[in-house]
Amino acid sequence: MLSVLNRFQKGLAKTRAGLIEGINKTLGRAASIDAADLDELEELLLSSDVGYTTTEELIERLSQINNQATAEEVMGLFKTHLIDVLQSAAPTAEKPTGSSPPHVISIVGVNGTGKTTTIGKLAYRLKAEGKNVLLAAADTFRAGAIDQLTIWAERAGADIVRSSQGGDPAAVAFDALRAAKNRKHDVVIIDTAGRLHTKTNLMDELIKIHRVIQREIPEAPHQVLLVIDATTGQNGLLQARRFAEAVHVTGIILTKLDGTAKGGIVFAIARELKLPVRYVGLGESLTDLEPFDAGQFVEALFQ
Ligand SMILES: Nc1nc2c(ncn2[C@@H]2O[C@H](COP(=O)(O)OP(=O)(O)O)[C@@H](O)[C@H]2O)c(=O)[nH]1
Ligand SMILES: [Mg+2]
Repeated sequence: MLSVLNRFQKGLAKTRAGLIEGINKTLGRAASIDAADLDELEELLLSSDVGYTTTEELIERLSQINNQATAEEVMGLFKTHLIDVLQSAAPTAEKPTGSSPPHVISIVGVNGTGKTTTIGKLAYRLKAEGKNVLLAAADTFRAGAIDQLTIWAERAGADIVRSSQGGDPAAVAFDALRAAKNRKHDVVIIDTAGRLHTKTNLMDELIKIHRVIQREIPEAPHQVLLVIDATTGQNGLLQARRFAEAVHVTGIILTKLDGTAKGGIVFAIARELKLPVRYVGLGESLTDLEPFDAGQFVEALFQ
């Protein structure tokens, strides 16, 4: 079994290769940091999608320290600042505690970001913790979506509530909550259609699903997790804003970190969306989902 740190390291290999090796090269070359080095570092950070604000802060802080600073000291400064950026987004959405089961998690995001896959992985994690998990196949829009979720439910050992394609997604969510109450499930995870932020009718449908859920359990959905594909960079941020305008997003799941050199997007998400990253996807199999830990993540990035 790999440790959490090792798993992050594996998933972040591409980002580390681009960003950290680049930083090391720049810092290792010169005895002291000059303006050209700062420009190079700035370019590296921006091209890793760390985001403009955080990049400027890092460069500002670097330019203030003694230009005889060792590479290690500079890395230390980077680490501390980046952990701060991630942690500053965390307090906004603590997990609600104390409410009676089922705990309802709604998974939203555009097509192809990895919602259905992530639900399978998340169900598997929760099952491993001893939770009784029910999946709701409320993406009745996309062909094959229901069967795809059914396969993940089998893999994860979770139950599923489904209708036929083209059915009313709010009705599926409603049936799932009723079933979960009757059959004493601890957690319900709702798969939703990949609503393109330009398709207002689909966004309205999402709002309707949440309204139906809330009528059944007033404090639900307890979590609304927005799935962002890390390989889509700034475009993912744009999508996220549209979703956040329509529904009360409580956290982010960032998928496909293993497939990109631009894992720096995690810092831009924390900074610009002010939403905590709850989980990260590090591959396509059942075990490739990790709860996000700012300290371990940054450590893995820099090691
Ligand atoms: N490499 C990698 N691929 C992923 C990850 N998460 C999802 N995928 C892939 O992304 C594609 C779309 O996933 P899917 O769950 O169908 O997305 P949905 O349309 O949002 O439900 C599939 O091929 C998944 O295997 C991840 O963390 N890493
Ligand atoms: Mg899907």
